[in-house]
Amino acid sequence: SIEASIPEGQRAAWRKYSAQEFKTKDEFDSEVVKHIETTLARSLFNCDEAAAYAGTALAFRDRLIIEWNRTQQQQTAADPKRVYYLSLEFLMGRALDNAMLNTGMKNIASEGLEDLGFRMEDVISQERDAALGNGGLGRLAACFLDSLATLNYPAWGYALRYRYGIFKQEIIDGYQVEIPDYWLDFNPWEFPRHDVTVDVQFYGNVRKYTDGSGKQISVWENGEIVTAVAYDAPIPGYGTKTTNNLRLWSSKASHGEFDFTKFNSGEYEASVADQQRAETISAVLYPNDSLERGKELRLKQQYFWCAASLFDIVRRFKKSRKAWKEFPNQVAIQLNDTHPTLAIPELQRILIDQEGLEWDEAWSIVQKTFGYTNHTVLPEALEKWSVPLIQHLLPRHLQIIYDINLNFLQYVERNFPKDRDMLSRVSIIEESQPKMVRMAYLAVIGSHKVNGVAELHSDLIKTTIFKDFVKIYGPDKFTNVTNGITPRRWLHQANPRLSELIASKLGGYDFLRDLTQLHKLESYVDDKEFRKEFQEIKYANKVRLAKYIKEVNGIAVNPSSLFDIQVKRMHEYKRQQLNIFGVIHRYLELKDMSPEERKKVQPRVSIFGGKAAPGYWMAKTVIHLINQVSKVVNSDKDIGDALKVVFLEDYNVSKAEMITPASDISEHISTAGTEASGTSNMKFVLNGGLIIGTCDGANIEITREVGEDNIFLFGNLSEDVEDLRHHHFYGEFQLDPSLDRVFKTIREGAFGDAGQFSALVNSIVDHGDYYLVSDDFKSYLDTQKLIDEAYKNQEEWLTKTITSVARMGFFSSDRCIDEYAEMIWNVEPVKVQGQES
Ligand code: T68
Repeated sequence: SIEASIPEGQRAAWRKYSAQEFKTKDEFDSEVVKHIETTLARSLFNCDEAAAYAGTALAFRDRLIIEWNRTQQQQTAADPKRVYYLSLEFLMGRALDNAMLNTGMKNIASEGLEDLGFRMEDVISQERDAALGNGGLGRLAACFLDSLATLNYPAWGYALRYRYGIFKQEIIDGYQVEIPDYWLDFNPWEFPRHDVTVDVQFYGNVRKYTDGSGKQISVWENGEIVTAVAYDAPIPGYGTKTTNNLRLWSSKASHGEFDFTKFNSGEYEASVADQQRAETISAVLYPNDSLERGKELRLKQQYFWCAASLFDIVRRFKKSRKAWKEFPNQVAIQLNDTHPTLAIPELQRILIDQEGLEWDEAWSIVQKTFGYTNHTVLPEALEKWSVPLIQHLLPRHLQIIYDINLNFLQYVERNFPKDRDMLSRVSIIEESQPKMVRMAYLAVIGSHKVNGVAELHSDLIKTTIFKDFVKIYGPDKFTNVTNGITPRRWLHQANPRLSELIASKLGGYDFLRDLTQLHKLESYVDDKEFRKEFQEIKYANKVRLAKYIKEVNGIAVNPSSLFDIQVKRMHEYKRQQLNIFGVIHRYLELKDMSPEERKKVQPRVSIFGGKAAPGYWMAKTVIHLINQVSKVVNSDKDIGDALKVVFLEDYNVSKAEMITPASDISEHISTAGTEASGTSNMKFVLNGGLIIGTCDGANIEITREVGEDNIFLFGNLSEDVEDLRHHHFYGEFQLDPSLDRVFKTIREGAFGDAGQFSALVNSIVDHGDYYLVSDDFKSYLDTQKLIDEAYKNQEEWLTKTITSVARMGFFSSDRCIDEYAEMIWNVEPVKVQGQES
């Protein structure tokens, strides 16, 4: 072993002084005070909450890094197959609370902080979110890291270290305003690894020659070099010593701070400009969650990250001195959407150009290594890059992509000689002007498994976008892994009282590692004590949210009202417009009523939250409409508590932790067939809220698990969507009468200048209602009526919510990860031993 090469004397000294994890409250306090006094150079007299947070975070960071080191050492010694999860987005949120809970040290830390004069809640809330993602895709990656570590899989995440995460959203005069999110001024959770760097090339040319043995050699040269520097963030598992790694790459100029040659010859501006251009690559997260805009900088980000990550992975593999054919037995790489698809030609390039493998041998390694997860069937979200752009930026990769395509098309031609159109349909290159590289096809061709993220979605990709590929490769290449969420963050951390109540009935917190155990709660569904406590917890969570709404929005909402929540990215397909039109309809109905009648209706608070991509005008219009409706309704004396409308600004992970436990109903109302899975639907039900939803994404599987009586489904089915759209254009478009009335009200200026909303209204009335808002409106309203009625019977409602929680075991991301591990990655856990054992 490596250790044996070090003299025993040195080893003993090392053992003696080796860093120790704090174990007691006193040890914790001593660490915190040490960090506040030395690392932060503060004293008792100027230690505010921010400093208390910093000290606590640093104490936990040290602890995590000790476990991180141990994990990496033991995994290196065991040299198992590892998983590499390539995702341009990891929406991690806050780290401290998670670190405290996963290491089981939160109680000790709370007591310790109390000694020092601080409240845990205040300290936790000092932390900024690490918001390196847009929405569901990025949060899924974060949940997967938690599960990978918890289940002891040797796994690394790879991403970019953006200086700016997703923008902060402010609502000013009812409009979204974007504020940059510079989050790095204090980030105790990352470790710069200035010694771990990779030089990444762009541009340049390819020189070809034939070597002595007659072999064609390609050399990619004369490019521009940018250096990737690794920053590592420890990812602790829950109740295990395993602490995995998230490696984020930061870009900098390859010649250091600035170019000295240029600097010395007086070209100061040019020398700094080079440096800035290099740093720009990892500067900012693209804020589009469902539209690909084909920007050069985005492609540069993708290649920079893929090249650095693959170099790192190959370097690690080469240390083991195994034969190349062993590579797929040591390495599984999962592509989170098509964003990292360049990793496919990059690995092929490394193997043939740098390691000298033959094409076929290399290609077989590549295909066995990669798996690809698709997250959307929306055509505007499918990535395509123009051939001239790739030619310019990555000339060697374009050649390799063409060769991959040639081999593939030859294979297709041999196997489907009669289907002439097939070749142009499945070609990686779209014969448009300019030609485009279809990244999803490249990802399918370069991977051994392709998965969707919920059953319906996985079926849809097989019958729509990848239909031909099912014919070519057979159905077994395509599979489903229904998404999940980590119960550590989304139950234990977000809703500690509910977690504690469950633990008290289930005999401890084992359910957090095996969520299927929740089913045992069903036997408490009639238990008076349990029911009471469950209901009180929901109420307390609503009170907490009401307090927040009062503080931030200045709106007083009654916690006894039905809380109806829709929080997610703003998008036409997610249909926040359907929701707000429904709210307007409700408002009009209330206005029609006499005061006596109004008193009898179920009071409701409609809560919205979510960011719109900065260039997505329709989504921004919906935000504006919600805010306008909110103003009008909340100040209407006739209405009072019967209806309140709230837009929560800057929805993010830490806010989700507060919002999710406070719903009675949450809305997951996408046009059928458009939401691949959804994951907040799972979070809400797990926290004792019910769903109003369409038959879309994971709603369908949630229905299967909780039972049809415990969910409010409505709307057209995905198999009917195409016909309906066709009918809108070629038949007669019938606007729903209630929706017509809503539109009239908007046009009359009830919510301010009607011109502001004309594009939104016209998209339905004049432009074909692509998202079927009108078709689903009646069924939506009827279902909301049912909900009002159902909510009046609080006992039955409670039974539904408890039963649903008990049946949510399937939706743990631990289940997902075990499925990926078995069906796609073929990896096994490695148990990490603690210090004592
Ligand atoms: C979401 N996709 C799906 N995309 O919409 C959602 N970022 O149904 C699913 O539950 C979730 O993925 C997890 O599978 C996204 O969040 C993005 O954020 C995105 C898309 C393109 C570019 C960047």
